[in-house]
Parts: sequence; C-alpha cells; structure tokens
Amino acid sequence: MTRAPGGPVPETDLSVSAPKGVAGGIPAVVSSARHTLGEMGVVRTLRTLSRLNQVGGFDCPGCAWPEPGERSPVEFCENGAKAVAEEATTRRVSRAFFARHSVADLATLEEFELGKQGRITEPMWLAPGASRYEPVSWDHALDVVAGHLQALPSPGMAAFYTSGRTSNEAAFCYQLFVRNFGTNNLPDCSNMCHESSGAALVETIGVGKGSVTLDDLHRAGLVFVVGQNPGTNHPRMLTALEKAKANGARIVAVNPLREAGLLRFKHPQRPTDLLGRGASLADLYLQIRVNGDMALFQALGRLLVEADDAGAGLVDRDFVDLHCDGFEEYARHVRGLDWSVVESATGLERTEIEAAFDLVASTDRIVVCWAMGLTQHKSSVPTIREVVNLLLARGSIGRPGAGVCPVRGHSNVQGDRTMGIYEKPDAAFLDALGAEFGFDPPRAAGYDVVDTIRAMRDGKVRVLVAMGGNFASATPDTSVTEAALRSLDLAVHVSTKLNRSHAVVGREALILPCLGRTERDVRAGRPQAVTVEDSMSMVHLSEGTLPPASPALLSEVAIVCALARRTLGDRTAVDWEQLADDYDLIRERIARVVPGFEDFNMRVRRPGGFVLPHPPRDRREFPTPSGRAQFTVNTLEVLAVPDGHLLMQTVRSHDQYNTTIYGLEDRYRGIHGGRRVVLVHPDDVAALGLAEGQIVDIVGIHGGVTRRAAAFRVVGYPTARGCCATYFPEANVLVPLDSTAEFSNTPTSKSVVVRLVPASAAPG
Ligand SMILES: Nc1nc2c(c(=O)[nH]1)N[C@H]1C(S)=C(S)[C@@H](COP(=O)(O)OP(=O)(O)OC[C@H]3O[C@@H](n4cnc5c(=O)[nH]c(N)nc54)[C@H](O)[C@@H]3O)O[C@H]1N2
Ligand SMILES: Nc1nc2c(c(=O)[nH]1)N[C@H]1C(S)=C(S)[C@@H](COP(=O)(O)OP(=O)(O)OC[C@H]3O[C@@H](n4cnc5c(=O)[nH]c(N)nc54)[C@H](O)[C@@H]3O)O[C@H]1N2
Ligand code: SF4
Ligand SMILES: [Mo]
Repeated sequence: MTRAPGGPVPETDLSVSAPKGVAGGIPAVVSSARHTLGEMGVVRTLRTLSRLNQVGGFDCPGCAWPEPGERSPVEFCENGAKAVAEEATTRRVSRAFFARHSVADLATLEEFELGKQGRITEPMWLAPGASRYEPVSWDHALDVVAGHLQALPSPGMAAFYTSGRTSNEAAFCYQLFVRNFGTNNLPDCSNMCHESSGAALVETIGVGKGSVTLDDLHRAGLVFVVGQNPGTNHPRMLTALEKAKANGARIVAVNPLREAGLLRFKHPQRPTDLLGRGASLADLYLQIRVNGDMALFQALGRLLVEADDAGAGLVDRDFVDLHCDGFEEYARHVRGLDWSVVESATGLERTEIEAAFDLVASTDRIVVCWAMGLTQHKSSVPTIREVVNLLLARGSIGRPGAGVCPVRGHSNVQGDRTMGIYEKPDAAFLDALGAEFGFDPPRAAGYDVVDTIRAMRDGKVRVLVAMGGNFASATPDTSVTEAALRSLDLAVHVSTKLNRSHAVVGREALILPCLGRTERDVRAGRPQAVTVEDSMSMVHLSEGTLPPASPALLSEVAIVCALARRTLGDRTAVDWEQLADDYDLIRERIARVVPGFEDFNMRVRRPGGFVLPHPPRDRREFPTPSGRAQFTVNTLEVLAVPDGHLLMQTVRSHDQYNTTIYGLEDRYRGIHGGRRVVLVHPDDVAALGLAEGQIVDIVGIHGGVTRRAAAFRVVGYPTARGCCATYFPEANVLVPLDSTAEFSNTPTSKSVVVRLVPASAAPG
C-alpha cells in the first residue's frame, strides 16, 4: 500500500473484532514465530533468540524492561522477538533499489514498506540537487559531514538527535564529540517520552529515575499501572505483575482504554498456562478520562489527609517529618479539593476512587508504574508530582516493595541520558567532562526536539545529525516538521533500516549504515561489547553474535569517533581512534566522568552487571537543594473540550515499534488489516451523529491553525466517554508543535482536542 497522490484512502482490508480480555497465550507464541521465521529462517532464529537477554548475549532491542537475576533459557517476549527479527532480517536494501527509486518516490512509500526492504548495507549519499541516493565510500561520507559542520558560522547551527537504542559507549562518545564541537544541541527521543517523569522526579525526590527494583515490584502490596499498556509495550512486566499478585499484591489499572494486558495474562512460555484461563491481573480498573490522572491522585490525597485528620494514622509522620518539606501546604491544598471537579476531570464515580483509596490505605508497600499515558499532556509534570505526593505521604519511597516506577521505552534511553545526551546538562557533569578531556564544554542550554524543529523551520539550524530514530515521523506536527526538514542544508542519518526520515530531506543527505545489537562488533581484531542501562538502573553488557548484515557496516561508536576526528581535526585533544578500537578505554573515561561508574569495566563483567546508586531508594537520601523530598501544591486545571469535540490520545498498536510498523494486526484490540481507525465510545459515536464504520476526517484547531488527518474509520470501542484514540504516527499530523507539557516541553501526544467530520469527498 503506497500513499495515494491525493492523500490517504480508506483501508479496504480493515476489519474489526471484539477486543480481547487476555494477553499472551498461544497467539503470542504464534505471532513471534511467524515474524521471526519470516524474517530470519529457522536456523538463524534459533541461533539469535538463544542469545537474547542471556548473560554473555545481547540486550533486547525491544524495550527497557529489566531482566530478572535468575534467567530462564527463554527470557524474551513477543515484542522482543519481533524487534530482533526486524534487525536480524536476511533482507537487504540493494543499490538497485536506490537506483530504481528517487527520493520523491521513497516519500510515497509507507513506513511499513520502507522497513520491509531490509537492512541498509553501505553509505548512501544524496548529492546536492540530486534526485537519488548513490553509494559512496565512508571516506567521502565523512568528508561531506565534516565539510558542512566546519563551514557553519556557529556550532549551534547544527543539532544532534539521539534515539534511545544507542549504547552507553556510543552515546558518551557522541555527546563528547558534540560538546567538543561546541554545542549542547542534543535533542533526543526522551524529550518526547519520559522527559516529564525526569522533570517531576528531579524536583521532588532529587533523582530523575525510578526508585524500584524488580524485587520491589515482586514484594509490593499494591501496584498502580497508570497510563501504560504493558501487554503490548513491556510484555515481560506482566510476568512481574503476576508474581506480585501471587505474593499477595493488589493491582489497580488506570487507563481510558480497557487494555487486554491489564485484565488477564497467560504466560506464553509456560505450557500449563496456555490451556487455562490465565491469571487475572487488575483488581480494580479505573477507566479514567484522558488527562484525568492529576485529579485522581489529588482526590486520593484528599481522602488520605482526611482519614489521617480523623485519626487513621495513614500519613507516615516519621518519614514526612524526617525527610520531607511542604506536607502542611499540600494537606491544606488537597483538603480544599472540589469533588465535582474531580468527577468531571476523571469521569469516575466517587465510589470508584474510594475503592482505590481503600487499597492505598491497606498497605504502605505501594508502587506506581506509569508510561506515556502520564507523560504526554500539558499537565504531565504536575500530575507526576501528584503521584509522588501520595507516595511520600504513605512513606512509600525508599521502602522495600514501594516506590516510583516510570517504565522506560527504548532499550537504552535511560542510559543515553546518564551518558550526557541532554540539551540542559548540569554544571557538575560539564566540569567533569571538560577536566577529563581538556576542553571547555559549552555552557548554554541547547535545543530539545521541539526547539530543534522550530530552529530548523526558522533557518537557525542548517544541519541535522541523527543517531538512529525516525525524526520525521516520531515528532509532532508532521507537516510543519517535514517542511523544516526539507529546508536543511544537510541531514545525516546513522541507521539500520530505511524510514521516512531518509525520504524527507533538504539539499543534501547521507545515510550511514551501522551495526545493530545482534551483530558481532570486531575492532582492531578484538570483539567488542557495549553496555546499556535498563529502566531500573541496572547496567549490563551486550555482545552481538551474528555476522554483520554487510562488511561495510561500522559500529555506532566507530562512526561517531570517525566523524569527530574528521570534523574536529586539531581542535580536539581526544584520541578518537584509540577509543574506537577499544571500548574498555571508553568505559575507563566514563568511570572518571559519570558518578556511579567507578570500576566500570570490572563491575560490568560480573554476571548481570551492576545497579547504579539511587540515594532515595538506597538510603532515603534526597539530593534536592534542601536535602529533603518535596511535597508540591499543584493547581488542578481541567482541559476544556468544547461540545461536539473529543480528547484524542495517540497509542501504539500491538504490531509496531514506534514508527516501525511490523504489520497491521492490533490483536488485543481487535483491529485487523489497517491502522487508520479512530476508537470512540459507542455512546459518543451516536451522540456525535456518526455511525460505526463510517469514514471521517479528524480535525483539530490549535493556535488558530486547522490540522486535518483524512480518512479514518470510526470504531465503537470501550474507552472513557468524551475521549478517542488513534495510532501514532499516523495521527502525528494533528499534534501541534506548540502544544507541549509545562516544564518538560514534551509534545502533548496524549491530549489533542479534535472533531470528527464526515470524510471530505476529495481527501487531503
Ligand atoms: N511493542 C512495542 N513496545 C514498545 C514500543 C512500541 O512501539 N511497540 N515503544 C517503546 C517506547 S519508546 C515507549 S515510550 C513505551 C510506551 O509504552 P506505553 O506508554 O504503554 O505506550 P502507548 O501505546 O503510548 O500507551 C499509552 C497507554 O496510556 C493510556 N493513556 C492515554 N492517555 C492516558 C491518560 O490521560 N491517562 C491514563 N491513565 N492513561 C492514558 C493509553 O490508553 C495506553 O494504554 O513502549 C516501548 N515498548
Ligand atoms: N503521537 C505520538 N508521537 C510520539 C509518541 C506517541 O506516543 N505519540 N511517542 C514518542 C516516543 S515515547 C518516542 S521514544 C519517540 C520515538 O522516536 P524515535 O526513537 O526517533 O523513533 P523510532 O521509530 O524508535 O526509530 C526507528 C528507527 O531507528 C533506526 N534504528 C533501529 N535500530 C537502530 C540501531 O541499533 N542503531 C541506529 N543508529 N538506528 C537504529 C531504524 O532506522 C528505525 O527506522 O516517538 C515519540 N512520538
Ligand atoms: S519485555 Fe521488553 S526487553 Fe523484555 S524481552 Fe520483551 S521487548 Fe525485550
Ligand atoms: Mo519512548
């Protein structure tokens, strides 16, 4: 299916069945087998999957969920198997393919088709004014990049994006190169992902990362899973939830959609499970309105404070007095909370919230897990602060079985930030970096993703270098972003597979093909391993075993070091060649710059690696300016959704990895053969005068600009009233660039006010 010249057309193969009530089971096994065997064949599949997530093997490129200490021989899920198959596929993009397809042609292909072409095997160059990519030598490619970067009037006219699969070693070298070049323009996928979590956690507990281990989750008394769809996006989390339940935990799901993975789970690798009904997961399912979570957590706070006022002793006074600031102001604020506002914001009955509160009151071993359903709203940072308020009041941070658990997406997104991929680095990090490498790093904050798009649009950024990812499709406001990308002098993509970003280019472009996680990385005759950090701050080794997809591939580390050497010339005191040839030397430098990495090379070679320090988790120490955890007062604002409109969220299907579309089966939600659907509550379908199955355009107005996504099929679906859901990235055209979260500048991909209008006769 290609993009039709007049715009998208309705998908004729699309069909809808009832949403599933259980995740995993035989369909998960069948689906992973179909994908892996189709891409890799039997021998390669067995050889590759047997090394996945094993000690001495490679880290799963799927998500950032941690591996348990004791590994089973099958330590991966359907999502992991698909992510591996996507990378370890035997298909290759040939020279002939690039010769056959002009860039304009590539831009008519769907992501699905671009990805399906297979691995990129050699550097490709789109010369100035050319219409097609042509193969070039690495030497030539490096000269092109260095030439452009050196010619810029100021280093700040380039931006250097990172997606979250990049290893610690590559990320560390990359930020070193960029800062040595002279800018902090280091936008990354985190800016669109968990930035809000980092901002809220740094402010309140002093560390921007989760405070729980897998063991804490297993020992919890109560687990909230808020704004997260683990059955699809972190499938092995279901095993942890199942274990927690077996140990007596209760689970509360908070989600506008009824997600199968939160209802019931059959372990796909446990034969006894495959025949049975599976384990039920959520004890309470709060089908909250989109963006209603801040009201929910304030309401839980109010019930807690009131019960405490009445002598229930539910506030952990010892902890609060010893470790926290601001409890009284917080308590005063939540006492004044208006229930009618809570009910309209959450769409929940007061009795439902009281039922959740009874669980909160029943244990102080509370873990709150969350993902994009909490982080991609205007009020995301205050919402997450509100989660922290509740946990602090119960003394549920720094206690076994309790804490905050932002569940990260990309497999090394957390590690990349630890390595300094950040547009607003702190002074201590820059001081250490400058001292170690003998230069003066730039101090001014750089551009994040949204500001990079603005700067490209306004002609202030002329060169974009992307270490992985798919900038064109992952970012908001597709039309604005694509126009900005088309205005560049040069775009450089270090990539494994083709995607839309390679087709939406300005004057000149380069695709630099790199090794993936699964592949052997040999430098100077010696095999190299890289390291990654998971969502629970465990750092461990990853070593690929497959022969590279092509002899011309270089590792990300080698590419970064070569770019740095060529670009910086004698402006750098760093021995880039040495670093590129021995990753142990990079780790030695990391150990001297990044706190928590002392004896890095030795400790990371222990089976399973090591865990980074986390003062709130380890010692109930809170490295905030006052040295205490902060309660906060957050003003509750309810998003105004005018009559006839819906609050739209964008989600991932079960058959995609971000902008990589594996297929058209969203099995758990019952959507088959297509993706241009909008999920709406059946009563809203009727109230809006629409019919299920009807084709509509989705229209949003923001800042006086109308945005339209054409030809979506209306599907009646169990979602909260007043809300609807579409898939990312098809709906990104509707997410306004200028609608971002306060304090984190994350695009509000989960709260877009839209109208559904009968499809126009001539779409587009
Ligand atoms: N298979 C697969 N795995 C992945 C990915 C993938 O694309 N495919 N992507 C990876 C990445 S980078 C990330 S960041 C994670 C993302 O993992 P998730 O955050 O689970 O991904 P989303 O599909 O964005 O799902 C958001 C969930 O939040 C709910 N939600 C939306 N708005 C609200 C709200 O206002 N309140 C509440 N309470 N809930 C809400 C949605 O209904 C949905 O269930 O997954 C990672 N893992
Ligand atoms: N509307 C909406 N927009 C969103 C979101 C949403 O929920 N809704 N989610 C946001 C989130 S959470 C995220 S994280 C971003 C994701 O944004 P990105 O990380 O930019 O996007 P991906 O689709 O994960 O990138 C896929 C590409 O990475 C390249 N790649 C894969 N593996 C490797 C590798 O090992 N090395 C290198 N160099 N390249 C590799 C391949 O070329 C592949 O095409 O999207 C954000 N955008
Ligand atoms: S849960 Fe995530 S890290 Fe684990 S195997 Fe599945 S995709 Fe890979
Ligand atoms: Mo993400």
